[in-house]
Amino acid sequence: MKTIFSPRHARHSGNLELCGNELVPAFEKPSRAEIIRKRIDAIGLGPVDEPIEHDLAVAAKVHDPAYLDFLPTVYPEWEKSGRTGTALPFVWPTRGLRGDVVPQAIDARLGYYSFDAGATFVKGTWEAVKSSHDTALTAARLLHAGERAAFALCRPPGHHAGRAFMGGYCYINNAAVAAQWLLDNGAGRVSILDIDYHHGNGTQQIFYARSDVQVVNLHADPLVEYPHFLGHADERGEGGGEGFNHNFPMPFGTRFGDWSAALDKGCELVASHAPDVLVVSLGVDTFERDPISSFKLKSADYLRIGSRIAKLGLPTLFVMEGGYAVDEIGVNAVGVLTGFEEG
Ligand code: OKP
Ligand code: ZN
Repeated sequence: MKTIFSPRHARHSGNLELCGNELVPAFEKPSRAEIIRKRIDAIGLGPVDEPIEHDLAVAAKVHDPAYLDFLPTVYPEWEKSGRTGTALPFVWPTRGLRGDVVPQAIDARLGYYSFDAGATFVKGTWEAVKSSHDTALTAARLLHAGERAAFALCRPPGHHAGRAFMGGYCYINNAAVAAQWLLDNGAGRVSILDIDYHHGNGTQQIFYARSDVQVVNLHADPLVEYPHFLGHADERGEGGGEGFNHNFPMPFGTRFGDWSAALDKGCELVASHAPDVLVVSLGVDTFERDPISSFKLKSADYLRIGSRIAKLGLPTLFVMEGGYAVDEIGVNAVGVLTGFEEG
């Protein structure tokens, strides 16, 4: 399997995040991608190429163009306001406040275009975000060129980013942009299977009223886990998209037996959609030693996940999302890919 990977992801580094009552180094850090890359070389998964640059025309079909315009302005505006370090949102237009007036101040714009404080900026963040977007699109092109599968080693991740908001380490929804590109280039139907520990609220929102992109999510129950405000089982899509969104929330402590039963159900739903292409939002934060998650999957389980997905027999684009147990992230993420290749 070919991998697309950009060294420019590392421009997004040194940022801090709010955790409990303090600012700590972000769990979503450059070594995550570097260790996955090293594992690809170590086991000889296949060639690793850099992305080709793409404009944001396809991204503008799944994101608000004004939101895309905002992203590259964040750090320059933060610096103009006299600050350095990490820029992060801290005020939001919740119920009872005006969500219809786009504010001017950078502090206000950060909140207007986010749902939490978890999408933070340093000087190189936009460059990394753009390279992650380019990585997903370049990998999508490999499928269009006839590859059975490809791996977009995206960093930062994307599945929490919605039509006009960032959050949870995510800025551009790489999987959604790739799905849209595949539709624009000959696919009639796409399925997105999101196996990250956290619900992919951005992906769900983007495609909620659409029947051309089915979205299937396996994740921790939002009643108790981030992102908390979306991801319940009764969210089935709306309008023409009714019946094309499927959520499988699971309790804290879920082990592979129950998790893989949900994967089976998710895969059956994908098969019934009969997509031309499958996009997998690949998070490995379901791992038992993940520092911010609660599921109990073991390294050997990731091979089984890959082989279950392979049984669908679909052209498959893997897009990297979360996973914070850095020591094991390479074995686990690449385990899914080798499990897929071995069938
Ligand atoms: C992104 B992805 C930690 C609070 C929760 C948000 C987690 C974002 C996960 N102090 N942080 O889905 O892996
Ligand atoms: Zn996650």
